[in-house]
Amino acid sequence: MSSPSIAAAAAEVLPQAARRRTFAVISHPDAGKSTLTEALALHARVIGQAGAVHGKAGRRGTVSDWMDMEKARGISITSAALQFEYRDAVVNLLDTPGHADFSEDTYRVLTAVDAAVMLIDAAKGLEAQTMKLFAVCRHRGIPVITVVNKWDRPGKDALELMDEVSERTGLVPTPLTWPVGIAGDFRGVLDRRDGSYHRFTRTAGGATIAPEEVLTAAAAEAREGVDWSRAVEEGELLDATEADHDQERFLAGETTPVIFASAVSNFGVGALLDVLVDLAPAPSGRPDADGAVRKLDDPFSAFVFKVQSGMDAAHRDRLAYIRICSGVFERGMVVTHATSGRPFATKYAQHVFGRERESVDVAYPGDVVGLVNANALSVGDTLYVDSKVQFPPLTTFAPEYFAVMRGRDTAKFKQFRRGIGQLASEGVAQVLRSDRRGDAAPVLAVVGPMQFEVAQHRMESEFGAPVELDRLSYTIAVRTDAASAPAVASSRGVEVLEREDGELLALFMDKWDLRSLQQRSPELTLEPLVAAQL
Ligand SMILES: Nc1nc2c(ncn2[C@@H]2O[C@H](COP(=O)(O)OP(=O)(O)OP(=O)(O)O)[C@@H](O)[C@H]2O)c(=O)[nH]1
Ligand SMILES: [Mg+2]
Repeated sequence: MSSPSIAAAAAEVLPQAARRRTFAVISHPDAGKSTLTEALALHARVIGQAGAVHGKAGRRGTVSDWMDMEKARGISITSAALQFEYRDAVVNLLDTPGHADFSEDTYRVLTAVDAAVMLIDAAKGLEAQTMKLFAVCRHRGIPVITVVNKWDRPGKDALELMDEVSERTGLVPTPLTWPVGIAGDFRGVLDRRDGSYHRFTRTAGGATIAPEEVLTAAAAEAREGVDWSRAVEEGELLDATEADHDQERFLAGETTPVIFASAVSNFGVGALLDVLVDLAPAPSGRPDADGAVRKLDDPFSAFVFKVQSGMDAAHRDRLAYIRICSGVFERGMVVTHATSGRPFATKYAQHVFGRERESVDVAYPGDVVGLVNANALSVGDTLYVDSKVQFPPLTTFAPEYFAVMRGRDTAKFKQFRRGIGQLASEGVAQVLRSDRRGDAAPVLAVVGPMQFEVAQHRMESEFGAPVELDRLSYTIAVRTDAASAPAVASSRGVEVLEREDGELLALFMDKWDLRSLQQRSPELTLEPLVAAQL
């Protein structure tokens, strides 16, 4: 375990961890997360042109069936990881899906990051999903940087948006930049830290970095006239309130720095990258399931926060994404899989860049690494070397939609079984079974109905097992146990099934059915699945 290279790398662990910035980009659907992700990569000069990472319609990018579905709808279905260097920092960025149906994926990503970038659409302000995400960040103690995006389009008044943030989220907005020009007429920003004016210039289609000119206040006044004086006046109003950045209060989750941007034109993106490097926290020790902290320079440990297969037709493999919590990771090292106690050889480890991969030799706390063909690993699993650790399990959401999945081609049962197992281990859907329904007709349980479509699409395109889905009219699942199961199952309109992890779930049509059974038979075990729900 103590090869000279590992010993050398171990000495590096604290300074290397201090360089890491690991964060998620989150928001309501369509606010521009994937566009901003590309703009950030463009700014860090890791891609030459916007459009390379997600391959949005009409733009460059490798095509796969899986991505087709994202492209066809113009939405993100699954989170994407990116790692790149910027200045002296190593940035690990996770672009999450905004749609509530995929919120479990977003939630898992939030367990793996040290900060979040929250996008707000300038025209729409705080939307339902945004509010839920703010709540999750508060609950998890994740500092939030707010980006008011789409300032190139007509929208709300900037001060009004700040009021909305403080009134509805309880976070004090501390704008670092302030827009010059109303929403829809984005000229540049006033940098509140030094009073300078950063003037942006559009580029064709926003495909390349927008040139930025820095002017003094006097030059800005001459150039922009009333738009500049308006920004200055509003800035003075902010100065009079407690709207100045305070690093301690930001890290404590009391305030949120705000940046104004237009991701599609690459305006304000450079400022955001600098803010991430300068203000976002580096990784720190992580509490295990018992609350004891695994320190950064303890032996290697990590947990799996996402499993994904079929990302690309050229890589028909299964990738387990780990977040490194402590120690040094070296490709090829043998780690222990905490769930099974078995050794796990990390022969193929990759940094992921959208759909592109690059072999990784060494990685440090904060890094996100993809382990290839890690069939033994499931979401939530812990890996470690030397001293044992088990990180807290990732909560699964209470499903609200249920459907029976059947193969359309009985000759493809093997493929069907393999596909179902894969979808379950990735957490695309929870898979429930009972003797009554049999192996060929499992019940899929999901948080949002679009997950059914993803499951159905992947079963056919990835596993070659065309399926049909019959929706069931249950809307609630609660946990029961073996002792209560027979009585629960004999109640009218209730069904008991076993989840992949062995948990027994009772499905009810509605909450009144559940309540009435609880009242009639208070001795039965009928517990809610989880509290946290996006
Ligand atoms: N005008 C304008 N349009 C933008 C901006 N940023 C993104 N868009 C557009 O908004 C739409 C949604 O952008 P995405 O980046 O896919 O949004 P998203 O937040 O990733 O969406 P989901 O992942 O599906 O939640 C696309 O048509 C973008 O071109 C912006 O700054 N200004
Ligand atoms: Mg997206």
